[in-house]
This record gives sequence, structure tokens and C-alpha cells, in this order.
Amino acid sequence: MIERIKSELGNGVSTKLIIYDELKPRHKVNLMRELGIEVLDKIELILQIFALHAGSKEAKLQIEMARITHQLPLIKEWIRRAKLGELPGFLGPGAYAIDTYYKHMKRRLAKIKRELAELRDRRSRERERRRRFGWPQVAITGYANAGKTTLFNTLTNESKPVGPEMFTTLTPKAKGAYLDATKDVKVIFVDTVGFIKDIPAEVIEAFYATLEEVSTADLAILVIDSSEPSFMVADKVRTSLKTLLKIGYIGKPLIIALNKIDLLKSDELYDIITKIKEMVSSLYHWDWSI
Ligand SMILES: Nc1nc2c(ncn2[C@@H]2O[C@H](COP(=O)(O)OP(=O)(O)OP(=O)(O)O)[C@@H](O)[C@H]2O)c(=O)[nH]1
Ligand SMILES: [Mg+2]
Repeated sequence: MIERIKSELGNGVSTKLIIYDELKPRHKVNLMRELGIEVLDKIELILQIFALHAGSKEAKLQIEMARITHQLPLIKEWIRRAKLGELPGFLGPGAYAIDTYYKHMKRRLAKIKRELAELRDRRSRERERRRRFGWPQVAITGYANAGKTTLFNTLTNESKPVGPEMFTTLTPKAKGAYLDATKDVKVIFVDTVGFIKDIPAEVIEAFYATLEEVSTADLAILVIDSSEPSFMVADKVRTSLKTLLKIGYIGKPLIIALNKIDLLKSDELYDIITKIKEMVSSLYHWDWSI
């Protein structure tokens, strides 16, 4: 396999190999040693894309935290192997320099955690303030690119960026809107960062702010891109429901919003609705509707 990758990479033309899966530190170190180029796994790739989109300070800190958290086991593996003499002078610095770098990263991580905790406190105080007005909070959740922000904009008359690329939204946004023309019922809609396939949201602590917005909401709207192949739609509904339970959205109502139905034929829509209804009745034990 390694030989095949080597020949595919050509003679020094490629400088980076991206593996669209999660890599264990020891596998990554082995690959880098064998190939002599940078190797990225799926999580690192996603974090790099995140970094391109990060606008707010909070989003930047969250991404850096996720990156360091993901890198630390790798650096540890480097140190272990370098000390065993398996990686003499590997990637430039020796074991001592890597040791220092490891300690530096740990300190940086602790600092980021403190800063994020402050921002989180502020967010939670904001939430409390909104609650004192008695306005219910509605979280718009779902996978990346499902159409969450498009729905948020429509409901709140906002114009937050939407786009076909993934991870357009990286920090939760809240805005109040009246539900009826008489202006009796006001609710706060919260747009959130999308779930990502194969990366359990609770693994990446960096999404804490988003998770908290969802778990403390009074109602969640789960936006589903129903134009995807039906097995993917079913899989995403199933994992979204599990994620909602894991992050503590329990005992509260749920609206499943099938989005992008303009891209479906009516019999396809009927099939998807039937499939989702079956799944949700067996997995979600509280009020729900589609
Ligand atoms: N055809 C079709 N496209 C839609 C619909 N709703 C949203 N889109 C498109 O889907 C893409 C993603 O929409 P967003 O609202 O940015 O999705 P999101 O879930 O907020 O995405 P992230 O913030 O990246 O997680 C955009 O190109 C939208 O124009 C719809 O009902 N039909
Ligand atoms: Mg969005």
C-alpha cells in the first residue's frame, strides 16, 4: 500500500497527503516517516477549512483549541518515538525541542480554555438576560450545509451569510422575532454551527458554545437536507437524534424541518417522510413533528 501511495505521489511533486478518515497518532507518524511529507487526516482538514471561515474571536479560539487538542497526542507520540531513537532528527527539531514545544502547547491550551470560559460565561449571562424577558429560545440545528442559516434569516428577517460550502456559520447567532402579526409572541431564534459527519460533536469540545445553545433551548428545529440520497438522509437524522440526546437536549419538543424539498420529486419526498417518521417514533420519546 505504502509503495502504491509513493508512486501515486510522484517524485517530490506532492507536498501533502490528505487521508479522509481519522488517523491514530502512531499511524500518522509512520506515514510521515515513510513518505517524508506532511500528512493530514480528516479532522485536521476540517479544522483548516474552519480556520478559513473563522471571523469571531470565539470561533478562532475554538478552532485553535480543537487543533491543539488534536495535535497533542501526535506530539506525544513523536516524543516517545524520538526518545526511543526511532526518529532521529525527524522533522528538524530533536526530542528536546519537541518536548519544549509540547509544554508550550499545553500552556497555550490552558490559556485558550480560560479565555473561552470567559466568553462562555458572557454568552450564558446573555442567555439568562433573554430568559428574564420570558422569551422562549428556539435553536436551529442540523448538519453542515443543511440550510440552517437560510431558515434563520427567513424567520428573523436577517441576512447572515449562507453558502453552498460547508461551515459557513462558525459562531451561534441569536435574534428575536415575533411569531404572529399581532406581535404577541416573541421568540429568540439561535442559528448554530452544523454537525459534521463522522465527527461526534461532543468529541470536539470546541463546539461547546453551539452545543450549549442547543441543549438549553426550549425548542429545537432539526434542519435536514432532504435532497441527499435517502440512506444519507436517514443516517443523518439518526445521528442527529443521538447527538441531541448526548448533549442533553432531552424531554423537549423537536421539529424536523425537511429542507431543499424543491430538489425532490413528490414520491421521493413521500418515501423520505415515511422513513423518517418510522425512525423518529422509535428513537425520540418526546413531542416531535415533521
Ligand atoms: N435548493 C435549495 N437550496 C437551499 C434551500 N435552503 C438552503 N439552500 C442552499 O443550501 C446552501 C446552504 O445553506 P445555509 O443556510 O448556508 O446552510 P447552513 O446549514 O447554515 O450551513 P453551515 O452554516 O455551513 O452549516 C446555500 O447555498 C443555500 O442557498 C432550499 O430550500 N432549496
Ligand atoms: Mg449556517
